[in-house]
Amino acid sequence: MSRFHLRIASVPLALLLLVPAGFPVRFCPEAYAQDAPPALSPVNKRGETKAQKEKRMDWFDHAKLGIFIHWGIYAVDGVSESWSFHNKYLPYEQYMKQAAGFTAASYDPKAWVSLIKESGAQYTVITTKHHDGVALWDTRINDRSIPKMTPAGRDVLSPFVKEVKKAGLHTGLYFSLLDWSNPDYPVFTRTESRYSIKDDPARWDKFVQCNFTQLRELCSAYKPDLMWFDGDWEQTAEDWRADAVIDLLRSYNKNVIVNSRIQGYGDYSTPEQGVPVVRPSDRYWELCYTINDSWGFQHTDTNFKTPFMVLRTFVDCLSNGGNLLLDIGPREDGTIPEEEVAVLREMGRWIKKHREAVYQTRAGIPAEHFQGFSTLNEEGDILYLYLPYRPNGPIEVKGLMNKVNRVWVVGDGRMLNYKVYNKNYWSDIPGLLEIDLPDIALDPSITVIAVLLDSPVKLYRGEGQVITSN
Ligand code: FHN
Repeated sequence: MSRFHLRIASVPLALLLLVPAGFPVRFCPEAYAQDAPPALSPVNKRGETKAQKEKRMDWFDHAKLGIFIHWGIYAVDGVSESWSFHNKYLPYEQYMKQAAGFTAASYDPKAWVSLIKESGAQYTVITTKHHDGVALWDTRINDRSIPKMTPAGRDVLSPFVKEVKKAGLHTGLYFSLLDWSNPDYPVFTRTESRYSIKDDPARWDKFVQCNFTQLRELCSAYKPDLMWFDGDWEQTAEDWRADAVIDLLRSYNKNVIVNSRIQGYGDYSTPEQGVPVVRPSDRYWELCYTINDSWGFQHTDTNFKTPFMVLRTFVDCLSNGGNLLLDIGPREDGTIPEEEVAVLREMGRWIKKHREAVYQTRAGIPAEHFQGFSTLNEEGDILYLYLPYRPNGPIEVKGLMNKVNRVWVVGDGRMLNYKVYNKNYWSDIPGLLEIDLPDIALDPSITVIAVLLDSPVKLYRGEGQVITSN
């Protein structure tokens, strides 16, 4: 019998007998977690082929935009989520006292999902439990949850996920592997630790059981399409039982997608805040990004990026073949800051108008060829050019070997005049494609031009050469 089962059997029998039949048995399960995780399974034997992974990742690859939601007790005083006590900016007790102010009084999950849908996002990721260990749902492992410790007094996760699924969006759940509040988790604050795993493996096992119990609760209740782990940096994959975590998730949804933050067991990379300058090397990636500077609601953070600035970052991600996971931080009452609503609405306007140049696109051509962002359609014979500026003259594309069949403005269908300059019939060096773009065709934010090619794009990548004829 594994050591996990032995602990459950050691629960005092008398305690169980005193409980009337049918009464929900409620231990302080941080010591009696109900579900022991499987012993660490052998190295991952999933053996998924490249084609199988591509199929599993397909919806994510075409989703392009997700909406991240950081909602927790930290919105009450507007302090940084979990970090404010971990970094000892305020005492832990003061941080947790925020629970008394979390009302969800104006929380309207249907309205949240309607706004997310309006933004053009295809998935959403909500913080089910951040590093502070406060669950949005009625977890049974302890009373550190919105239902049990706040005036909201109810599970606020389930109604949201229900609306997400009704709206046909993909469900993403953020789950912090570390839990700085849990008495059986080694780390508390930046300078205080409770114990070390090597000195007390049994205590660490208790904590791991808590994580597995909560993951089972989330998977069985919500069947997530995507698990967004966070906080993996403090322990190893073996300590987290990462392989067993993936097995657990797959046992509920064999096609579940997992982000990178579980010590190397994930499906895609998750650059954060810093927009990638060079194209990420991973086939699948997602930039997680705030609209101001904070993940959760902070009264003092008024540094909101404009809708145009966020839209430009979205197109930047598109041009490099990635997704944008754009964060909103609702207030404690469930209302969403107006500045964030405005950004999501502008994203939705733009995406609706330029739909053909969003979801079915892939990374574009190298930046040297065009002064802006670009993508290609799946077949590679339509080049989309994104202009986050008003041009002072014709739009130029360099090094295009293809014949151009047609050029039009995406979203309003105007055909555009174009010419190729400096193309000598006897040279294989391509000329310069110049496209006329009248002001009337400009989008208030980012204008998109479609260039229909005679075949999949072919680019000249040379340094130019001496002319050998005339
Ligand atoms: O520590 C967290 C942070 O609070 C926030 O949740 C971000 C969102 O990606 N993730 C971690 C920092 O990388």
